[in-house]
Amino acid sequence: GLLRIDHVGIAVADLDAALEFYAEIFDIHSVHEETNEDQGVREAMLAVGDGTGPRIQLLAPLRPDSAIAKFLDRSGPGLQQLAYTVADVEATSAILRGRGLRLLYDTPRRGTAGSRINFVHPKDAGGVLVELVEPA
Ligand code: CMX
Repeated sequence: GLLRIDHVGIAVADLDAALEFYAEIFDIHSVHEETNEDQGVREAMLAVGDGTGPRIQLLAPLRPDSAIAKFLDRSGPGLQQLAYTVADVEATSAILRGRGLRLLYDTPRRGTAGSRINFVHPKDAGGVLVELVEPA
């Protein structure tokens, strides 16, 4: 099942500008950055407060045909996804499929920091793109 909120993902056009904004305005800072070619993103994870809670994930597009580029075109910058930590992404995906939800991938893909991920289609989850994250 779902263990806790892992992160909230926010689509941004320019990662460096967004990092500067979060640092200057909210005093929250990046603790991890990477490029995920498979997902077509440059991303940063930001720690809030003592860093023990859910993170903020800033997502910038690498390519015009990426999920984040399409999201920015349609909706502009803003909340793009809600991610839950799970112990076993395949098991949780199977349970949710069994409850009639569409999972985007047949088998998990690689997410942040070597995690394994899948997504529930937002149309099956009340308009929220739900990510399942099994940490490495
Ligand atoms: N949140 C809520 N609704 C969303 C959405 C989002 N992030 N993205 C699309 N939608 C809605 C659209 O507004 C549209 O609604 P209407 O039909 O009412 O206009 C509908 O979903 C479109 O669905 P679609 O045509 O099936 O799909 P899209 O081409 O818009 O792609 C999605 C949507 C979720 C399948 C695609 O974004 C995707 O594959 N996401 C998963 C991967 C991803 O998001 N990667 C980036 C993050 C990487 C990471 O977290 O590591």
